[in-house]
Amino acid sequence: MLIRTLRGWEIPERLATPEALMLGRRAALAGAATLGLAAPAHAQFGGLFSSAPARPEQPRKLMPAQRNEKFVGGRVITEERQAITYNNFYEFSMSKSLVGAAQALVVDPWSVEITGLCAKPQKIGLEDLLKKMPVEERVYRHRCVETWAMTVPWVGFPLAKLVEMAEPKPEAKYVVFTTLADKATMPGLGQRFYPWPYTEGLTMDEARNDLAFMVVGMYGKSLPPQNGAPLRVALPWKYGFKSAKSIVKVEFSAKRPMSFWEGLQDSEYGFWANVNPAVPHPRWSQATETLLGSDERVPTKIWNGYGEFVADMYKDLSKEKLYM
Ligand SMILES: Nc1nc2c(c(=O)[nH]1)N[C@H]1C(S)=C(S)[C@@H](COP(=O)(O)O)O[C@H]1N2
Ligand SMILES: [Mo]
Repeated sequence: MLIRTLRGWEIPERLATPEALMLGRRAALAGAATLGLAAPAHAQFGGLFSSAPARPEQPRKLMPAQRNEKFVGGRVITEERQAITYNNFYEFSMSKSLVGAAQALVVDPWSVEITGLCAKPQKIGLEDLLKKMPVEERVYRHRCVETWAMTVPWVGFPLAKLVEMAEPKPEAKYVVFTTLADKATMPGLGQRFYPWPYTEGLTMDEARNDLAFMVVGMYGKSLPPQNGAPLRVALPWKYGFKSAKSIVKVEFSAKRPMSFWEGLQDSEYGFWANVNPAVPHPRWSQATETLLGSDERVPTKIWNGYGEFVADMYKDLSKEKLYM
């Protein structure tokens, strides 16, 4: 496995992960009992970073798909090894090195519950869902709120097609994703100050946007567990935390959902989370980003460079906190 070397601007990740720093504060307030008051500061968090015993990497199915040339990354594609070994998946670990722990994820069989305000609620197996969906490849840029970025060839289908299949009712204003929360395989769920299950949401407009993409594979193969197998979403104009992994439920709702990070710290993470270099996170700048696997630091673009697809959706929403 490639070991990523830390660059000058990075603090060792176990101390520096922005979410981890925030968690430190939160845990100090809420988690003294859970974590053990007597332990020295860092030792307290040791358990949060240690992974379950490493398992062999699960085999991935070949998933070749026609590339849709409408969506080009505009950057060199990130080396696959980088994209599948540097992850955020808090259910498994707060560390970026969670490949070993994530292999515990049972990805087959998998079904998705489509529910809420729609005419065709259903629980559908992933294989059956894929038979109904136009599967293609798209190269997207991904921008994490922590300022790292990657460019990935995803395999999947438009979220709009799933929405169409469900026939949402007019009262439906939001699509809500709920992701797997399995205590038996996910050690992170033991950290009870987190608002599990990991939940995310979009407006109906956003869910029907051309760019919103349900993902089942990357680099021509099925998703590995650590990247959100077997079904995740990719929303490249938003910070990465909106792109929920290992989705088990898609719900149509009249109510705006409270998402995972917003639930944890609403002064730092909001519902919209659109990428904007001019709006800093309360604790760091969003002006630039670093590309996984390189030392290059490049300017961040508003909407992560996808304004032509998405900017129109927000023109009447200037009163909303669109960029956090
Ligand atoms: N269920 C779940 N989905 C998640 C996360 C998570 O911790 N749990 N992390 C998010 C964040 S912060 C990012 S940047 C991306 C990372 O996806 P990757 O590991 O495939 O790069 O997943 C997002 N989706
Ligand atoms: Mo992220």
